Amino acid sequence: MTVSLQKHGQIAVVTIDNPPVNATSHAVRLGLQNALHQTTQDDDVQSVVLHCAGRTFVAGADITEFGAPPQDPSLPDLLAQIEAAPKPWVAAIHGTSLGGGLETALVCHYRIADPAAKLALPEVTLGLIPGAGGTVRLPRLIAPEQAVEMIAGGKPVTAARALELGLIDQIASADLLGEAIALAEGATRRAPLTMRPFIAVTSQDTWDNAAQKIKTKARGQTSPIAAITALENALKMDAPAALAAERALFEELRDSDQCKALRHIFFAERATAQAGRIKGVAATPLSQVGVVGGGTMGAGIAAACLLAGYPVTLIERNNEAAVAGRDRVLATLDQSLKRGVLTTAAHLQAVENFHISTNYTALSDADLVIEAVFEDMQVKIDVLTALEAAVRPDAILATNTSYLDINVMAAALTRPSRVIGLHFFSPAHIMKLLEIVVTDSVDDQTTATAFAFAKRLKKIAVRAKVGEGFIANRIMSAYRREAEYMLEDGAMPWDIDTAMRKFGFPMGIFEMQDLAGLDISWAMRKRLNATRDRTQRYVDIGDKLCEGGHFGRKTGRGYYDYSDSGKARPSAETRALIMAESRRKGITRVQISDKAIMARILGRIRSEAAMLLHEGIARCADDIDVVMVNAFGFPRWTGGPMFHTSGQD
Ligand code: T1G
Repeated sequence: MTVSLQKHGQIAVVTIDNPPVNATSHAVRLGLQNALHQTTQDDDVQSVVLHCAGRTFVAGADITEFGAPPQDPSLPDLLAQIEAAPKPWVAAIHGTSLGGGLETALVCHYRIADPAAKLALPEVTLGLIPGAGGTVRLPRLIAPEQAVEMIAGGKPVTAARALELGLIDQIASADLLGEAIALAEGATRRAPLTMRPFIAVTSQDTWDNAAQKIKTKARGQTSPIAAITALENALKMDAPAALAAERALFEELRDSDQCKALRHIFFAERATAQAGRIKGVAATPLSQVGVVGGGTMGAGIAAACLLAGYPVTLIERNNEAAVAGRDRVLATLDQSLKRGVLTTAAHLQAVENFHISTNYTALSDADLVIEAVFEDMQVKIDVLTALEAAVRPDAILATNTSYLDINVMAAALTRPSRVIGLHFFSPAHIMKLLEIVVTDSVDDQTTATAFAFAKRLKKIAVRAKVGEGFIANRIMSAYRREAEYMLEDGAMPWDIDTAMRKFGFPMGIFEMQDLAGLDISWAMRKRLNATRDRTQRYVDIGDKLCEGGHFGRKTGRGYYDYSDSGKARPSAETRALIMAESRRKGITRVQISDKAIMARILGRIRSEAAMLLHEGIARCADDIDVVMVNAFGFPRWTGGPMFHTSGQD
């Protein structure tokens, strides 16, 4: 039964059971409407408790129904009926009460939550706004200065914060359902939120700052702006008018290209894990992880594993390096504690789970070891060979290399089937994307285990086959080359970066390179120089900057000049260098418009993606969208470069 009803004395317990996340599908809405009718009609029922089976309270409207013809009762209508119920309803919240789920809790007259529950209105992340009364009811319960963060920012609040805000009435101590029933037994009917006045803004500065921050962060996305409009309506209209205005805005967004694109990327990010679901193959449970190399990447990977609850042993070549690596990891854990990502108990556990050593024998119990040592083939082969001799035969050996040939590494070992690529993006404990690079010799068990490991780390795992730069860096190198061609053809770095920012990137390709360090791609170009295709156009500007010691932000100059307190300013020297290069190549410079800049960049991304698909290095076009959105900030509300093809650039 999708919605069932049991009586506990005079309390009716209505249970939604709609796996996997109790989304308010049509069946759930019908079931709730029947339960409302039954409990209203039953004189023995004094109050109602609404809770959910499985892992979470309602996590939202059923996104799979979007785009299909609406079916009554609509969620807004059903929620208005529950709110008008003559008997008190108590929402018992666990897991993640999101979107329509939180809106359902808001029409209940009381709310009690499990201590670990999270509550949010994340509709803006799907290109929407709350469409079932959330923008009208929330500012009648909590201060608008906080409501705007939830509605237009889409970020979750913990149960503790929800209690502080007044969003919930109680946090359960041990037995959520039992305590919800007790709350219902003492409940009297409260005025529904839409019958209460909205809470006035008390600090216009706080409101203005919050709204401005959201508008700036939105870049080209429309839903956060619409969310602010909906909330402003709720603060000046009566509830019925505000509800109607919210619905109109919601329906306009629901049919928008951005909403279709954001739904596409939402489901695409969940579908990438299918590459790890191999028929008849179960992932091997992992309990001990080893990381070799305590530099930036190694320490980030170790921290990511510790944050996911894995015990980790970090290996370095000597005690000094091991201590330095340990300090990097502990600093990251401390930061996670400060940011509330870790509770105090979890932080303590992570620190206890963390060990360092200079001896591979410390990895004799490891189920998975990830090497993140210097990007040199022989160094990595030596490390993997020594590791293979120290670990159990069934242990998985993973490399974090960002472009070296993992087939060559695997071929150097006696158990190549246990070798796989786990390409993290820096900072490894923050960036969601993880490229799982499968070799020609890897076995299914190893692949399935790598995907399960990624899910435990809450990473978005994308399968790639071995190839220069795998998926992300190969595409980025291609459009970086195209951008460099445009420097010779007539554009300046700041022209290109401005066009990319206007399109919706968080930063342009030249700002990004200055930030990462120009010496990294310079080293790669030098490594590939001997085998470079001499017939392919080659731009020397980056090399000349590096030859002059200009590696970007870290040296005070790269494509930009950072001498003005670190701010990126157009550099006259770089302009002169570019002009001289155009002359040296006999190129007549021309003006290149923003539109033309983006056409060339998007064209290059798509042509490289087509080759990746043809070569089988990328599994499908959706995976490429997921990579580009999560690795380089390709604007999410476009759906990614492949989905965006179907729209207008
Ligand atoms: N509808 C349908 N299916 C959903 C779903 C949803 N809202 N949310 C998740 N799923 C599926 C998902 O596709 C996957 O399916 C499975 O559940 C597990 O998800 C009126 C209109 C809840 C935090 O934006 O954030 O309410 O691949 O892999 O990592 O104002 O899913 O297994 O077949 O992500 O544990 C608002 C979206 C909707 C929440 C769980 N709600 N979901 O994360 O598992 S709009 C949301 C999530 C709305 C109202 C408006 C996450 C999660 P499959 P998962 P997870």
